[in-house]
Amino acid sequence: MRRAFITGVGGQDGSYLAEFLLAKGYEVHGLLHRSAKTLSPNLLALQKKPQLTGKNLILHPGDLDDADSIRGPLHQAAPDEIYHLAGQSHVGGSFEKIEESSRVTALGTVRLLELARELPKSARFFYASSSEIFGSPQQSPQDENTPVAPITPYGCAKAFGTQLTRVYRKTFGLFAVNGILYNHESPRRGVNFVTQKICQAAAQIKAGRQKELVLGDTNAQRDWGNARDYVRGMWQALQHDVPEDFVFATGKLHRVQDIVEIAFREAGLDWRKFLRQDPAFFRPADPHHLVGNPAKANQLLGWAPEISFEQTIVEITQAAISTIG
Ligand code: GDR
Repeated sequence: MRRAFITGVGGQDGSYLAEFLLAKGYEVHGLLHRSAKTLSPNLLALQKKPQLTGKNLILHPGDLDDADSIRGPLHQAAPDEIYHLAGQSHVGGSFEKIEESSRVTALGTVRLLELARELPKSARFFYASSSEIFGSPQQSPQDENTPVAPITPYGCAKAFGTQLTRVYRKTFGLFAVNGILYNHESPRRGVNFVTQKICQAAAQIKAGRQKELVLGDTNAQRDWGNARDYVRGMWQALQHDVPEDFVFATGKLHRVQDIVEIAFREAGLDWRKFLRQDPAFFRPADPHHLVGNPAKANQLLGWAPEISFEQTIVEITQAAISTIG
């Protein structure tokens, strides 16, 4: 039986990846922050699928700030594959928590890479890098050779983790891979991300529980995919013969405004009556032209996104509506 170790297993990607690997027959070890008192809604969603869970999903408390708390779980897991997904994931929030973002996202990666290097049986290592490492690039679409030039604290921390993953690959011979992930969404997305914020608002307004939706820059554009497609890519990246970095993206740009229009249409509402913009939600710096070229992943891994932007927004909105009931 193959064994995987996932940091950030309670998050959107961690829970979908756990589900994907369990279905493939893996024994999955997940690191949960030791302060977590209850299971996240994402893991509860996974637990509702008893055919997937049982003895093959083992959760360990730990903290990326403290290498000693991870060493035991990692040695117990003796993984074939490590997926490092944990970190401070909110780009806007990273401006207020620069030190925390650097400590958890950048230094947490150092600690995990060092622990991976110590393991008696070598494990393949996947790092969840981000399009944010490119900042506002000159070149569109971006690929694996686009210069790293972040413009946000989050992007700086991810750039550090990305480059360090390359160092461990080139200098220490670790099978270490960066997946440079563009935005990817689902009903398991946290509410502080724009897709979930908009879809939840449409559902709440429809139910008469909210009066308006207040957003930052509705002209902001991103390359939005579906999280289930991206976790499949993570796994495929580690099955490749040689360790290499891969961009996972759709290659298409959409505006925040497009999400609003799809979500409100799905909820049967006229968005014009409910949308307001507030400068408080604008970011001190917000990358432009972040659109990825997934050609390498397509050619070498056979990876391609299967779920469209529109399907994803409809899915999140329907999930929000049905949760309210
Ligand atoms: P992002 O995702 O920063 O791209 O990072 P987010 O959904 O937070 O923002 C996307 C764009 O929407 C604009 N925006 C707003 N964003 C939020 N959160 N709230 C608002 O009210 C709002 N109004 C407009 C933002 O300015 C931005 O332009 C995500 C995260 O998952 C990262 O962890 C990941 O690395 C990158 O995607 C790729």
